[in-house]
Amino acid sequence: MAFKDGFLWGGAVAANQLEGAFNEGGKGWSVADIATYKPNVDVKDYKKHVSVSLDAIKEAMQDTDNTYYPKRRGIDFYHNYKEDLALFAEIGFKVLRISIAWTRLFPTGEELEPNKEGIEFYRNLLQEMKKLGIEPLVTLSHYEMPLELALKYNGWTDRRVIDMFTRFCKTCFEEFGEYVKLWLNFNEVDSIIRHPFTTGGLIPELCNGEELKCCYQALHHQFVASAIATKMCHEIIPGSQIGCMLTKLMTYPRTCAPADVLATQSKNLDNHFYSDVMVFGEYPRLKTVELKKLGYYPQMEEGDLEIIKEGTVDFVSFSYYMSMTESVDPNAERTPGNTVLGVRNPYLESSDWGWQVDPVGLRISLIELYDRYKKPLFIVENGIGAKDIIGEDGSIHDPYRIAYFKSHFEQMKKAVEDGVELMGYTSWAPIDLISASTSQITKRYGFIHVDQDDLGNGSGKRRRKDSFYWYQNVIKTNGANLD
Ligand code: BGP
Repeated sequence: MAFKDGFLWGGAVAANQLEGAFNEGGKGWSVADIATYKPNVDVKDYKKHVSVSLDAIKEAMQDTDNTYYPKRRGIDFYHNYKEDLALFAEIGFKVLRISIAWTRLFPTGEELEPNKEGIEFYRNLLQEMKKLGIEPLVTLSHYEMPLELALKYNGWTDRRVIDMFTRFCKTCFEEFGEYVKLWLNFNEVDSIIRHPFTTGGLIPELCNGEELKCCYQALHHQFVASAIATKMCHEIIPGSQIGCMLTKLMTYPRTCAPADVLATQSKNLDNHFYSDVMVFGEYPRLKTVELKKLGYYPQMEEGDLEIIKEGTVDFVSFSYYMSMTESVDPNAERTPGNTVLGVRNPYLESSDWGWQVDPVGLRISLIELYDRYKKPLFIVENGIGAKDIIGEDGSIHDPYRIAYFKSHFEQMKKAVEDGVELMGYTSWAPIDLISASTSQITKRYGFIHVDQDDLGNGSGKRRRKDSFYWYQNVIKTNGANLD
């Protein structure tokens, strides 16, 4: 048997992409609530999808018509969570990765006491999960920082945000520690460089023309906050474990020309920088030299490096969707991936959104990360966005999704057989929800279909796709039967 008993099979979601009810229960504005669906922008042009300006934020806050702000409505999980959890339980989930919206607990981020209604909502949700035997894996920050902190402090650029965030974390540990033993700090911590506003609340106009410098400063604050939160988590919740979360962007050299290999090495080292800090508790020497050369090395307070050293994570989690190649040839054809543009790999097929499907890349990632960190791993996102068609009888046949998961599970199995220590696997996302990058819902990831279109039309009805039954069988047999 490849997967150990108790292997945590399940799915992953994020509050801002499925809860909806953005202004109910005392919740404040988050950066996600102003994300617009832009039908006229090429879905592959993620930069235009995540671009932001002060004027755009003001305009969005005054707009009471939610049609073009899909994250405000999500899939209304806030009101339907019991029905949705029952479906996850029917698949056989052992674990569900959720996130806690900071603004449900601290509407502006600056309050000293949490909002009771927010606590109540998550307590009810966690109790329901417990009743169904689904273990929660909770992300503390998943693209949903309070908008007020973005506007007032330029997000994580300001050191004061560390205190506000760790106050939020402390509340989460104290209020929910009874139910939650597994935690994640920052979703795709590396993504702050690719979409600074979504991840860290950074607004380009407030960066004095030095956006990247601000990003590294903000990132440093996140490293410090993460280390403080890790210590706190261990002290408040006995037996708890907290992990970092990385976008695993697997890059191969496009050719064996040494210049391509060198460019690729640099990409991969950069990808690991973020988890290196959180696992080893120090800035890697090569990155330190690079940041100093560029003038991006962050300002630190005395004691920061000690805090980072003492607050290292217990396990390493990551998302994995696709791989890409790198080349120094300026004419090499580029193709989109998860908020990146890489060089096309002629050996791989792509999804409808151009993401290159590479199951072997998952195996390589598992081996690489385990060998590097020697910590248990957790795959907390993996899946394929696709267009689904509902048949006349209401059925949804999604062999492409099953094929994607099957091929990835086969490779995952091989990595485990080779000795990689894997705690669990949560697919992104078990139910259709709003895309992080394009705010579409028609980029569907789920085993469960939601009757809703990109502009919010539809009954919201949930339907089981073929993949629902397939995954149910995978979990039932603990991954032994993938057919
Ligand atoms: C990851 C994010 C998720 C999720 C996923 C799919 O980077 O952590 O929030 O959405 O990517 O991306 P998208 O929704 O843009 O298709």
